[in-house]
Amino acid sequence: MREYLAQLRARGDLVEINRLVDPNHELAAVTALAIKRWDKPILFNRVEGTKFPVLTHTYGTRQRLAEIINIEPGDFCRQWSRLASLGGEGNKPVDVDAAERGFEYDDCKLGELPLITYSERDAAPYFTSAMFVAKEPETGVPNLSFHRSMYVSDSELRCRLAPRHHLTLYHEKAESMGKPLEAAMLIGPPPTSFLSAAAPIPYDADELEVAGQLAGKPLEMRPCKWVDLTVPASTEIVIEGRFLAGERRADGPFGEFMGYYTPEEPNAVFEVLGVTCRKDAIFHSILCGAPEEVLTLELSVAANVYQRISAVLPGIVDVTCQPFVLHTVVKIKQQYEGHARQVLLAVLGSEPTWAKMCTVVDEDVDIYDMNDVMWAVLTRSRPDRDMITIEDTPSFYRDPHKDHWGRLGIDATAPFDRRDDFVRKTIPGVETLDLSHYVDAE
Ligand SMILES: Cc1cc2nc3c(=O)[nH]c(=O)nc-3n(C[C@H](O)[C@H](O)[C@H](O)COP(=O)(O)O)c2cc1C
Ligand SMILES: [Mn+2]
Repeated sequence: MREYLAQLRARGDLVEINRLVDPNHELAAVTALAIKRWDKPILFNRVEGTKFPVLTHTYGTRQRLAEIINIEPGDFCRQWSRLASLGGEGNKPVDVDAAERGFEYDDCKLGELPLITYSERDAAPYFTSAMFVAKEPETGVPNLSFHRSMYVSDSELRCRLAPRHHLTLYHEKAESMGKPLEAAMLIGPPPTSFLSAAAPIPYDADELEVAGQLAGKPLEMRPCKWVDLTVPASTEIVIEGRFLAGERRADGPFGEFMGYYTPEEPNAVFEVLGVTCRKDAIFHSILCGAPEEVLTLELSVAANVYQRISAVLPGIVDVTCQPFVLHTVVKIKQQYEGHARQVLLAVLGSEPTWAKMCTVVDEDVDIYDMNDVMWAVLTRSRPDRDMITIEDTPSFYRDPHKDHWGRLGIDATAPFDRRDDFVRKTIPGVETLDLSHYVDAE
């Protein structure tokens, strides 16, 4: 992460804030406004109550995420599918001698880290960027995943382990064996692991290896100090500990990615055994609901949908989630009458959690521009015929009041046999003219 930060700084893609900032809401407020204004990573050099600088919005755009894994931002689905599939190319993590590689670490207390409170009603400071590493209790396969954690004391965090996530299953399995589950929380791990942790990768796959695959070279690991795990040696800060068996304690309220507060509820208890940080460590903060969080989710959901529907239907050009992960947009090259409706059904069937709504458009629509997608909906769909609603079916899993039940599919493609009537107008020259030849330089 540090190397990436240096690159961003060198090319002027970093907003640096040197004024002393309060971690209690002020840091979050500046982050929210600065993202809107500049859309660049933000480095807070001075945060009250801590010596650690805070970096945020690091991975907040498609361009930056694509850059990290060295692909084109417009072709994410296809390239991700190729990269993330493990093919035994020898990118399994390797153990290195951290000192020999020039990494030095100090111990520190949890409370010395930036304790950031984000939204107005948040119950306490939260760690929002920490990536958990843990091993499957029986097979030992390592998993990476993000889980927010509420700061309670220097020895206790409460973590949101949502149902069915791999870490949740590991924890439950360890509990059934009467054991705590050891884990390490990585703050500021190598950039490629960010995508690998956010993506829903199969239970038995080694996500550290996927991160190596994305980087094109194995992750270099060092042992933890208090638990039996290894972690990427370049990680800025590592919090080591274990999830207590048979314990659940109150966590929340917390302002979450959907824009609401989750209520106070019992969640997993993480006993902190120790914290190590690199010399001059940088802390990574994620504003919940900001692109840095939701974009990774959108990309991984889109890539999954792309893979699954391409396996059963022809003509799938690209998939994205816009403007939020609950809406899947698919671009197709129509092959036959009714093709788009089949695509709608395939999407709703292949993504039971996130595809609350799906829109299918033709090849000439820019699916990364919601206005263009809406243009297609408004000009190429008939509400009485081209919209499919599905009743009484759940989508988002954490939904006790069924606010997310029901699905909507919109066929916003031109009628197959009248595609010529829907040729988009073009103005000759728009693609090629150079405006600077027509107006005086500013
Ligand atoms: C920044 C960020 C924060 C997240 N916070 C949580 C969280 O608090 N609880 C949770 O269960 N999932 C959270 N997620 C989602 C999971 O980390 C994500 O679905 C991941 O793929 C789960 O990994 P798994 O497939 O190995 O279970 C978050 C994701 C991101 C990118
Ligand atoms: Mn996993």
